[in-house]
Amino acid sequence: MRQGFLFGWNNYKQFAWGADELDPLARRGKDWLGLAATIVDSLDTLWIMDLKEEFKLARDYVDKKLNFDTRKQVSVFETCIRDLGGLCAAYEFSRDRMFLEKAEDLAYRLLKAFDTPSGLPRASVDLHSGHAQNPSWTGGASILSEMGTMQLEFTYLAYHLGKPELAAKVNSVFKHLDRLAKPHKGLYPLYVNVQDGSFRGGQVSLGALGDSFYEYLIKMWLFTGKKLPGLRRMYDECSDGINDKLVFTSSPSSLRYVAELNMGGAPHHKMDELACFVGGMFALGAASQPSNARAQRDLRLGADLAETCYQFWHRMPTGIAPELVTWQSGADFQPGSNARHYLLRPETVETLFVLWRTTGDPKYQDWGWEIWQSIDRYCKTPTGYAGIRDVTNTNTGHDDTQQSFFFAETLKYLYLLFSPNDLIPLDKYVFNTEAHPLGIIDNYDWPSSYTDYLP
Ligand code: DMJ
Repeated sequence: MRQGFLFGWNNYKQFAWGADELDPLARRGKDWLGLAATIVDSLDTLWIMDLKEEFKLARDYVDKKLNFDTRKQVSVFETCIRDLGGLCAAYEFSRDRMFLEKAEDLAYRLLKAFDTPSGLPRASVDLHSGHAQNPSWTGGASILSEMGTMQLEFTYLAYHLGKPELAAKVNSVFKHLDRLAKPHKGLYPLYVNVQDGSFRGGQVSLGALGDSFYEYLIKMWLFTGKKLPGLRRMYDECSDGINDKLVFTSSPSSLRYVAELNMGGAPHHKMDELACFVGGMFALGAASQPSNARAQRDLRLGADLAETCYQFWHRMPTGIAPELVTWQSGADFQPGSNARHYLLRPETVETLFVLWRTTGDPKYQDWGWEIWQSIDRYCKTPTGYAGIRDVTNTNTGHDDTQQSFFFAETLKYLYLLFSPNDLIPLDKYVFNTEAHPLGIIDNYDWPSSYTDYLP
């Protein structure tokens, strides 16, 4: 894994240094945030893999060249999880205050997205002017996973800077969503009206647009030292809602999976690879409360979903999972039409890592190794790694993008899967959704300047 990381990293350095990502076939950089996403996303992985010279190079780039005063609409969510999360984790390990100062500058710019009638954020913001907007395809609505995936980063930063006000608007999102009436208890619709703060429609998914909102409930509870019971309650309600309404069993192989709900509340038997993080989430939630019936149920479900997601890889001719699958009675699952590609995504190996750490069952290492062999075989190009277009075709072409999350997440989780358990132990760190580890704060009584804004 370390060799794989260095191969991708060295090609990024040679052909795309300072860009968000490398296009390995074109041998040039590509910008979509314009915020050096690969460098910032890689900082903590460089540290963890003990590549300190490379860390120093990346650190110096951040110090001297990374400038957040950019006149460009950027995704609030992507900038938060990659750049803000990456800077916080770089501070976590190095204790270099430059990272914290950079993160503070970025955080205040991102907070401009919350200047709305409801106080809920819009999706993108111009980091220079503060002008924020939502995309037209949502009909002006904001997205659940985007507004529900900033709490770890902002609370981490607020605590380490001693500025609780920095986290207030972001944490209010959880409090607001908790109070809204929901069509299905414990399940949250994907779209929220930013004018009046109400849900729009009834669609539910643990994949795209929903995923990391659920993840951040349990992780915020862990991160704040298990001291804020409202967060655990919200998570437990979600876990009950998911178990009641979204979990199904396939035939003929009896694989358990999570479906989605369509507008009218009927199950839609589709599962994104993105939703494969859920196995790890349930294992984490269960392991942190080992003795009750809910925990037993959720650990079983987490393990079953890990097995299902492994099958997404194992059953494909390339050994690589498609972007999504659909389920048919009598035929288990098939890759979704127009969704046979793989983007170097991490969610399955994330779950294997968490299951390995929480159960100690070596099959998770075996499965992770098999997955890595397939990625290395089919996604490696002469000048870096890239996604592939069709996981069912062993002669498929590449998509020409070496995603920054390949360094932040996929390679980090694989590396940790084969490392001693005391390297980033799960009782000391939570990983943000981009796999940036943040030290758990368990020796602090959270004052009202934090708790007033949380459920
Ligand atoms: C990552 O950027 C994050 O994990 C996010 O939550 C959704 N998935 C991508 C990678 O697949």
